[in-house]
Amino acid sequence: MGSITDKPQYVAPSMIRHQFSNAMSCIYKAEVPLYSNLLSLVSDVNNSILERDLSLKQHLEETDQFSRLQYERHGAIRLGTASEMATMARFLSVMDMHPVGYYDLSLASLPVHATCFRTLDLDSLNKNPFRLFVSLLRPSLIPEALHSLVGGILSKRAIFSRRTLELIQIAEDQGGLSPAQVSEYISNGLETFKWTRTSTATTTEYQMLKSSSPLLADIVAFPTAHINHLTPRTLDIEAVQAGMKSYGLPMKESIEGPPGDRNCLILLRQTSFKAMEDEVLFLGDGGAGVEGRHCARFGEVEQRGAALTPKGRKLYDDLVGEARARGIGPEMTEAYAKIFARFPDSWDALRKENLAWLRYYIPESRPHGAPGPGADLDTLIAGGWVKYEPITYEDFLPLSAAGIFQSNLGREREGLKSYEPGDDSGDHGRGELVNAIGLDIHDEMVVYRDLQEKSIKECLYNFRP
Ligand code: OOG
Ligand code: NI
Repeated sequence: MGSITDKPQYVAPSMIRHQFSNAMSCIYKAEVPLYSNLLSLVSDVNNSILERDLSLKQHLEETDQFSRLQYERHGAIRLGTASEMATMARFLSVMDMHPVGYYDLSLASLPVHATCFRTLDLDSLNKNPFRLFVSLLRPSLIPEALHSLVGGILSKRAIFSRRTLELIQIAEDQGGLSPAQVSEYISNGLETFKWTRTSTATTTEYQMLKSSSPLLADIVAFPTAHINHLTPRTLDIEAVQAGMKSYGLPMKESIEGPPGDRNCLILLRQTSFKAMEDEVLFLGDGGAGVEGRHCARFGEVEQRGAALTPKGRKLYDDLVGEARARGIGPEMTEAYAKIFARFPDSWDALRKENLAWLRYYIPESRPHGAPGPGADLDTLIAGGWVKYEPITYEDFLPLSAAGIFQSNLGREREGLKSYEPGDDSGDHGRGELVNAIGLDIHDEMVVYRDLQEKSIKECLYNFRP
């Protein structure tokens, strides 16, 4: 198999990803009008922050991170079979998107596990960081009695068009796609992600699936891997949350993730609004459709902070665990923040204690004079020759993901086993997912560590004797 590279006659994979993500967003605006409102709100909030905070704006511009903000999105889909997953991985690889991280949602009583497909290096992320959270059904976690129904329906559907499959093969064989092939790739590929109101199940079958798990019904009873949400990134999630309430959007009660009232934003904070109900045509006897309803799509917004090192992540998970043990959730803002006060809150401390991943760079305006020969990193930083900034967290939080799934499946959070960080029962699940994908899953920590090390090397190289 040829590798997808930046060959000059072909469109750069990051450009295909950019076009694909924008086209997907356009379709979703038409499918889910509230998403369109959300985008306007997020863009208003982001613009007003950038107008107020000129140094933030300048920093984003200087470090090439300014333009990604306006079209930054993540999406999520749920697949039914290992073979759908394998083809999805090939489809996404054409856009330089690779599986990173393993999320075992069985820990939250959901019959799926997942990974995030995304691009890995900073240049490519800054061009367009589009990422897709892809879950896969685990038949071993659904009742035996439903196996033949589920297997029967899934074996009959084809979520990729014949032309999409051909174009994936062409991209792999020739090592890229021409501009004309990219247009076709996008228009054909998007069909896989569209919502279709015609169900692949009868009303009775749908009810059987749904009473086992609403997630199961969503995965099995429809013919496409419909996008269930597309999430824009904001610079101030509290402002968006407040705005959403006044827009009358049915918000989730609280923001998932670390507390907001901090100088140094870490990881990821998310909130969502509830699924909308779609009209559906279930299979009926003699070909006539039977009208019904299904909750498939919802809205979500997120704010992203620093990626944490294993040590930082352990501290974060420990604090989350402690809060949970004491019955304190993110919605109890003050008590929650009090527990997180033990997480250092200056970039200097986060760096010294090796809690966050950082990117080191040489600032545009450099101090007069030169450092002594062979100066080390600390000296270069102290003299202002080298600066650093947090590396953005590009992945997901299992606890938030579980909360997002649960709040949008028409089930209450209570009564469901919730995700326990640190539970390692996912080990063999991970192997199962790797087999389905047909590729190894990147360890997110290795990806961040490599970025940090590369940036240090580049800085030191510039000051070599
Ligand atoms: C995916 C939920 C995970 C997030 O932002 O944590 C997710 C799903 O509901 O299919 O998108
Ligand atoms: Ni999401």
